[in-house]
Amino acid sequence: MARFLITSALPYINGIKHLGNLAGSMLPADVHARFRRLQGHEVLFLCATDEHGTPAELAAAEAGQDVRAYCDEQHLIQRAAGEGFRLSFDHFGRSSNPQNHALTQHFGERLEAAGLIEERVSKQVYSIDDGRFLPDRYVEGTCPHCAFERARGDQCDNCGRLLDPTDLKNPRSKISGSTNVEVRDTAHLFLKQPLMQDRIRAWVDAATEWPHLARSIAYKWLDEGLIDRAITRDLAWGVKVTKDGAVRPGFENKVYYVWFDAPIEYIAAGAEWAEATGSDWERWWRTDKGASDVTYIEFMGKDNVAFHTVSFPVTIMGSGEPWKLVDRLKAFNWVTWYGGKFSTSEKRGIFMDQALELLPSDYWRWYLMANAPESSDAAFTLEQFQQTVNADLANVFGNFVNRITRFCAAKFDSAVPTGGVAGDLEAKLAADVAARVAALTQHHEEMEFRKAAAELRALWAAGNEYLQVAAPWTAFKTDPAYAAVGVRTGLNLVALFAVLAQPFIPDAAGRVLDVLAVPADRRGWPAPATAALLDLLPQGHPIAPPDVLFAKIEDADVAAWTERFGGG
Ligand code: B3M
Ligand code: ZN
Repeated sequence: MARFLITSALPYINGIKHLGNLAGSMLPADVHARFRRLQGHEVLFLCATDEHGTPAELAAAEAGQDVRAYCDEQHLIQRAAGEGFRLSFDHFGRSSNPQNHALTQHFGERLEAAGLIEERVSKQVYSIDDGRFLPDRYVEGTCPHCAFERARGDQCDNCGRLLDPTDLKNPRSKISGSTNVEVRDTAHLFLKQPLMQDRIRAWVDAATEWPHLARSIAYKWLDEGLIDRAITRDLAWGVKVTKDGAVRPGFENKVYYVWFDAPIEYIAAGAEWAEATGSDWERWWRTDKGASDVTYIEFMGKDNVAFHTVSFPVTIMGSGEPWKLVDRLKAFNWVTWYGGKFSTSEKRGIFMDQALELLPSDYWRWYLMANAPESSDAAFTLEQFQQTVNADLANVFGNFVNRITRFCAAKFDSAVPTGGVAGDLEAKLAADVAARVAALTQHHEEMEFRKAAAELRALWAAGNEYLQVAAPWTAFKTDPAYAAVGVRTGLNLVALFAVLAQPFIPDAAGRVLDVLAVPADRRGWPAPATAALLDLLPQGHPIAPPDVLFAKIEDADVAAWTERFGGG
């Protein structure tokens, strides 16, 4: 038994996430956490809402709410959506919780003690009418590169270039719209990342288990050369900057930058979990306290890779303390909505809460993982969603389960048949199943979600082919003993398929395991080489057909959803 610490990138607090966000970190992290638990490993799966920074303040202002009240409400909404999608977090925390404040301040002070922090005066846009500095997204103006008139202080949405608020031409306050602004001096803390450049590079060199996408992004940043990075902002909402435990003089109206405190929340979520459950979090996070045998895996979208492979490791390593660093990292491309962006305001795309109004979570989970944006971006289309669900879940898996359980109920008294002798066909099936289970296991271990889904689908199809040839419904009239073998084998396939489907479609898989009354100790991930793969159900054991597992998606549904959510 090994130990796996698994984190998903923390969703921003400003509004419920769309299916693309779900598919690019939280969902695959959940599938992997479930897989590792089924293998019998000890898993700690953490996530949280990322609550600080200008996006939170601006969204709260737009909603006419106090920022804390806004975050309280949105956290509950996101937590409920996560539960609806069966995301099996051991803890879903909040970066605004006291544990993260304490740890962020701790890291800030450690980095300063290590000589990695410098207080420096820099230029910043100040709004005279608002009486405050305007960080990042609080300023809008004309892009100096492409002349786009609504560029944000941190980035131009037109040409994509990263900006500094003082670069903008004709700057104006996003709060009041006032153009009565000027550039003033203000003090900020800078993290001297160049001093850590060699250590980070050596660490990335050694990270041979990272996928190509992650390493190439890390090297791109290292090759360009790390720069001093401002880690504080002129904001009220966030983690206060301290020195020797008290608010740092001159920083009364400043907080840490959101990208400084957010990854620290991975650790703080462990502390929150420990407090809620009376557990020990340091054995997961401190290599001097038992975490050296933990494998730490991070899941994220590709835009987050640099923060996780360079910036956060600078914080961790720079502290000089033995914190756990990421071992394996899985990064995703984008899910698009018909090739374009998801957008709430333009009513393009389906968001997590809406999806659950339409269909149970398994339908979405299956489609999103079978089409995971692994090697490139993946377009979500309702037509492909319909096709995938109907073919894989309704026709292949659902039909298989129904057909064999119903036949058993009708002709074998709803009990796993006894008697009969398995023949060549069953031996061939067993060998095929063993090979496929081995491949499926390997894909899960390598976190290749598309391949894992394809292999599971192929297993289901192999089961259908077997039944087609064994045809117990025909044999029943001429060779009842062989019909018993066919039904018993079919029922065992159903049990195995459900065991193997648990990471992807936990609800449906659990229902099948329940109607087959598969004993709890046989629901774990099977070792591929065992002879018992097709012997999960005791003979004579009572079973019942489940209610319809997956309803087909009709053309009329697709038409109605296209109307509501936009289409291609
Ligand atoms: N909230 C942004 C994102 O989802 C950010 C991730 C933080 S992970 C520490 O893209
Ligand atoms: Zn531009």
